[in-house]
Amino acid sequence: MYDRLIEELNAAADIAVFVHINPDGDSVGSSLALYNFLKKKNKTVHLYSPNADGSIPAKFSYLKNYNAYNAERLTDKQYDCAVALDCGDASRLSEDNFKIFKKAKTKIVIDHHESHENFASITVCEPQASSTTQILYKILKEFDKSAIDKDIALALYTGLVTDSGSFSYSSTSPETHIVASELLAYGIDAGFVSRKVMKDTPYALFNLKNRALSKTKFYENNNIAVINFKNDDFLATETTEADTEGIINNILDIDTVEIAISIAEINDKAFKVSFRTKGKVSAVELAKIFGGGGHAMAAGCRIYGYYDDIYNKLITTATEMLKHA
Ligand SMILES: [Mn+2]
Repeated sequence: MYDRLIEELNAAADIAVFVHINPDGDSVGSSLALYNFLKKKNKTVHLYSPNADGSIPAKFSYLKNYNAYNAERLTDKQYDCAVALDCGDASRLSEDNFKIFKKAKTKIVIDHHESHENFASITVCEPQASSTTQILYKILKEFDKSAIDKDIALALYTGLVTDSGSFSYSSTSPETHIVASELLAYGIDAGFVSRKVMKDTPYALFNLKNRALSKTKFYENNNIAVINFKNDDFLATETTEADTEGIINNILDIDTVEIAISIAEINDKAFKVSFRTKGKVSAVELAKIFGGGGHAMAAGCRIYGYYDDIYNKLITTATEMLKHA
């Protein structure tokens, strides 16, 4: 099924592997799985991080060869083969890395984004796959099943858990569970991966979350929940507005909540507002009223003005939308 891709990889001596910007568990997992596999096949492999210093988030340091990403970019080199993983379009590689990628004799992409835009000579894109590692596992199995070991399985499983939200998103399919089952058979500790990928929270982030959640306000019989992050919250916990990511889900998870709102101070009289809903109310319609955008259940906007004015307008508007839902 993947003959051409495997033939090209097999024929190449010198291979470059790329992950996307803001590397997540799927791109890091797929790149390290492929790296470790190709090393076993006696290939010279260069791993490229999209970050200028060659770094990859520390949370993935439990994966074998986590330190193998190149800090140096070999911009003049022409690789026999370049492989981009989990990248929906060329811009996802980072500008610098794409220059190296496009110079290679054979350009391969393995991806699962619905919106995929072709930028390679060989593309394997399976939008129904919950993760890139789910596809990569099938490729490696066809290539040489005997070369797959526990370290490779662990990297693949990491991508599977990350992108399926621990097998909870709608992308989770029978194949996802079959692949998970085969990978677990290598002796992986599923609880360990779940902790590393889904649960472990840096201390500073925990403190920020704690401060924000303790200020949660409820409206309309607990159907609307609001949290806020002020500048003093960031100062006290040594965090930034970027660390607020995902905290809103904690209030959306309350069973009665239909609309979750997060307000983060980014500057004097400037706020980043996020909306999450469960489907009854459209998050994007709510955001549009304030000049923002997004998706049906996740959207956001920036609002400028006095906090109290903004707050009151948000609650009034959300209440109106809920009443007419
Ligand atoms: Mn992915």
